[in-house]
Amino acid sequence: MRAKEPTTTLDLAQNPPMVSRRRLLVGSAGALASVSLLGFSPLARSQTPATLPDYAAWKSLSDLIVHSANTMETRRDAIGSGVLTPSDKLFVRNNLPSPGEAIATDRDAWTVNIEGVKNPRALTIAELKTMGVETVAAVLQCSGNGRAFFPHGASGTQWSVGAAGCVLWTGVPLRTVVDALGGVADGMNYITSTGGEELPEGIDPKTIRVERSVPVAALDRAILAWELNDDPLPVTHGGPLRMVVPGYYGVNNVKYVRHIAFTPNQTDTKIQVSGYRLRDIGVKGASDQPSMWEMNVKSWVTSPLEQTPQGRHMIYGVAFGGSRAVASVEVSLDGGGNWQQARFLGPDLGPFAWRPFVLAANLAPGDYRVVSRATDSDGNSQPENRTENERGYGHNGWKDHGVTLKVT
Ligand SMILES: Nc1nc2c(c(=O)[nH]1)N[C@H]1C(S)=C(S)[C@@H](COP(=O)(O)O)O[C@H]1N2
Ligand SMILES: [Mo]
Repeated sequence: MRAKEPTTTLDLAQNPPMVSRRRLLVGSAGALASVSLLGFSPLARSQTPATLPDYAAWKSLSDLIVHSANTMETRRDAIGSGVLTPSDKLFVRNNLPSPGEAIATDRDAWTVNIEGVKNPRALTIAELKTMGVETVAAVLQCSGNGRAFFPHGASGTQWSVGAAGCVLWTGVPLRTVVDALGGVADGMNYITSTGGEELPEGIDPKTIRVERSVPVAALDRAILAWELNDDPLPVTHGGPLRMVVPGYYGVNNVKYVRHIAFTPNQTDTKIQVSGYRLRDIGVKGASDQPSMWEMNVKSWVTSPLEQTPQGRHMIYGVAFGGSRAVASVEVSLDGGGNWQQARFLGPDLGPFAWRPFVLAANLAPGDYRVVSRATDSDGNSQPENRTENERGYGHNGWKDHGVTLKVT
C-alpha cells in the first residue's frame, strides 16, 4: 500500500546529494546544474560512494544513502508503511571498521564475559540460548539522526531521517542471565558493554574502544540478542551477539559484545566521557553533560514526499515515543497551522517499537508543508524547534522534519 512515485523525481527531491554526487562521479554537466538548482545541502559534504562496502554488500543499495563505508542511512521513501524495517534497508553506523564475517564462523561458540555479578563468568551463545529467550520490537536510532537539519554544520555524518529503523531482536533478557549468576554485585550503578572489534595497535584503546555505560535501571529492558528480524544477527549489525537496550540511542546498543560488566561508575572511554554528550554549540564534550541514553518522542512523514497529483491521498509516516510508548500523532498540511489526528496502522509491537501512521487527505493543487507531531504516553510532544547543540544530537523538532509537497 505504498504510494508509488516516479523514482527519478523522488531521488532528486529527497536525496539530492546522493544523486548529485553520483552524477558528479560520472562527470555529467547536468549534474552540476542540478547541484546549483538545489542549492547547498549539508549532505553534499559527506563522501558518497556509489557502492556498498563488502561487509554490507547484502544490503539494498537502492534503499540506502551511502554516506561513507561506515555510514549508510535508509532513504526516506524506502521506509514504507510496514511496522518493521527489513534488515537489508536498515541503516548502518560503525565507529570502528566492521570486524568482518570471520567472527561469526562459529556463532554458538562466541563468548561474552559477565562481570560485576555475584558469580562472574564467561558464557557462550550456546549457553545463553538455554537460559531463556524473548523477542522485542525496538527502534534503533543513531543519536545524530536529523543532524543534517542543524544549520551550524554539526560535525559527523549528515543523517537526515534515515539513521533509524524498527526491528525485532531475539535473545535472552540480561536480567535472566544476571539472576542465573547470583544477581548484580553490591554498589553497581551502571551496565558497561564492550564491543568486540580488534583495536589497531599504537593507539590508546580508551580513545577508540566502543564501550558504553547505561544506568543499571536499563537491566529491566536489556537483552542479549543473537537474531535480527528472525534471522541470525548479521555481523553488519553486531552479530554474533549484541547488547540491545530498547529505548536507548544506537550507540548504547553495543555490537559484537564481548564483555558486560556491572560497574560502580561509567567507563572512562572517550566514547562515554566526552562523546555522545549534549552541550551548547562551541562547547567541548564532558562527563557532566547529559549522555545520549533514552530517546525522545519523534515522528516524520514518509510518503508522499515531493510531488503528487491532486486527489485523495494517504499520508504515511512513522512515530515512536523513544523510551516510552507513543500515544498519538497529528499531521498538519499547512506547516503547523492546523493539526489533524492521524491513525496508527498495523499492530502495536510494544512501547519501544515505532508505529506507522496514516492520514487520508483530499489534496487540491498547491503547495503544502506537511509536518507531523507525536506525543508519548507521558504526554510529552515533539517540540516545534530543534534544541541547538554542538554535535546535532537528539533532534525531534517537528518543523525541520516536515516536507514540502507540490500537488499538481
Ligand atoms: N561494537 C560497536 N557497537 C556499536 C557501534 C560500533 O561502532 N561498534 N556503533 C554504535 C552506533 S553509534 C550506532 S548508531 C549503532 C548502529 O547500529 P547498526 O550499525 O546496527 O545500525 O551501533 C552502535 N554500536
Ligand atoms: Mo550512532
